[in-house]
Amino acid sequence: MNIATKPLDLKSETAALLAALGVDSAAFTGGDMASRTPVTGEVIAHLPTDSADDAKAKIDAADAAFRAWRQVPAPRRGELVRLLGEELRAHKADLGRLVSIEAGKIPSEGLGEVQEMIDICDFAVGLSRQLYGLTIATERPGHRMMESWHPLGVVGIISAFNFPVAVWSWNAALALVAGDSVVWKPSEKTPLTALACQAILKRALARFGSDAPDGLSQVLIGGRDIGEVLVDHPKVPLVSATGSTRMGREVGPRLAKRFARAVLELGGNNGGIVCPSADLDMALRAIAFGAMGTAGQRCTTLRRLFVHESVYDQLVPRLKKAYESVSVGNPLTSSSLVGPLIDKPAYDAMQKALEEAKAAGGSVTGGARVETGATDAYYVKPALVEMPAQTGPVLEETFAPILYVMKYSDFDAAIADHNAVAAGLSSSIFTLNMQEAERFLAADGSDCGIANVNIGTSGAEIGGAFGGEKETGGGRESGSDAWKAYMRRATNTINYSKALPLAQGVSFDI
Ligand code: UN1
Repeated sequence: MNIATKPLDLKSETAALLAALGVDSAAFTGGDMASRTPVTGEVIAHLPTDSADDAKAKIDAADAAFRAWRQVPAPRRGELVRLLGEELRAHKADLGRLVSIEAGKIPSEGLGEVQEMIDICDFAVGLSRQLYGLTIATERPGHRMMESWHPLGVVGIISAFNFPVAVWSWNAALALVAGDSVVWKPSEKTPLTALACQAILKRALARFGSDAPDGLSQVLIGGRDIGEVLVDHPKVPLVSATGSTRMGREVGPRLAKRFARAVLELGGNNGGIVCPSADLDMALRAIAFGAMGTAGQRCTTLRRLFVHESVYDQLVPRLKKAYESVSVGNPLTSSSLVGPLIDKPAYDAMQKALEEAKAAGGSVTGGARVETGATDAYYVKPALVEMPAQTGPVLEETFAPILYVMKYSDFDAAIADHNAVAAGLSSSIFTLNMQEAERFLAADGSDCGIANVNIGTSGAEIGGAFGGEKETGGGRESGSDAWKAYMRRATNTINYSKALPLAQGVSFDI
């Protein structure tokens, strides 16, 4: 749809949404940081930023809050997260719309992101009564050994533009039930949704009661320098950072230097294998969503596809048709499936990768800019690139909708190629052959943190641990036992006998 035919006043709409969500207008007007919507490219707000001293003061306040919050029983802490989930349910439509405006997501994906927040809140509420430690058999008579999980401290959260609210909630919901306070540095490209989340949490805190200390949740608005204050601050024992591998390479060593914990969720260069027995109709739909959904701007986006030579000519022409016919356009005024890229650098990076792919022998379908009448908005047709081999840009993550397709004949070689990239986040196999499926999931199969069968690489549920290996950073967020990263473990040995036997048979009689 041509934006010019249906003008939207996104600045006013954004202000109205933020007001409805409880954000004070002083937080998004008159400041020096401009915020743009990728939908039209226009500036929709000006945010005041935090200085380094402001950031330090917020971290100090969060540390003071932690000291009180850790004394509140975990199930009671869970009540705060339950209320947060209720507030998110009540404000789902507004927050989802704001995500669509600020990140350019189509409505169902904007709402889906808020649903992901609600889901993790539900998970964390249950978890607040299940922060279990083990009891352990001791070798000494009259002794008991167990482990206790204690709150850790201030949890720093650094998030990316592409999941501007869900990634915060994965971390914040776990941290809050774990007894931690949170300090969030959102992407400079999506600060408004962060203000909205903070306001929603504030509503939950107001309902919760006085045993939640002031300062429990903080948001830092600003650029990289503010992120650095968070990463280097001695009162922040854990930083959970989502973003590029380049960012992780800087954050990881700085945290290691002061022995702080890192949960890193960095780039992905996710692959899929389509085997001879695959249900091709199902594979087609899964590939389309995985590769084109969210305009290719998920860390879990499908970027490399290995198709067996016996089904290549059945699947790839159908895929190309889907690429040619997919609707691209303004996600707020049309029912397009593919919205905008976040900005011009993203568009330039995509075009550069496509040029490199052509130079390496690739044959490109799609990839051209789609005109919408808004000069500062970057809409593109997703690109499918048939490659003779896995070379050049195929080995890199380009944060745009490019799917590289390669033909394979030998299954072992396909697995080896699948694993022959630096990132290790998500992966899929499409097969009805149990041996192939199980091999893909086995120790010598996919080397990723997420390995799926007959579903795509993206769109994980919150119940599983989310993250990946190698240059993806090794961190795990969200479900399963990811909560353990947000707590400290104490091993306790209690002697209820009248003797003092030493372990390992050591004697030390004085
Ligand atoms: C991300 O892109 O950083 O699995 C997170 C998915 C979503 C989360 C993506 N649940 O695609």
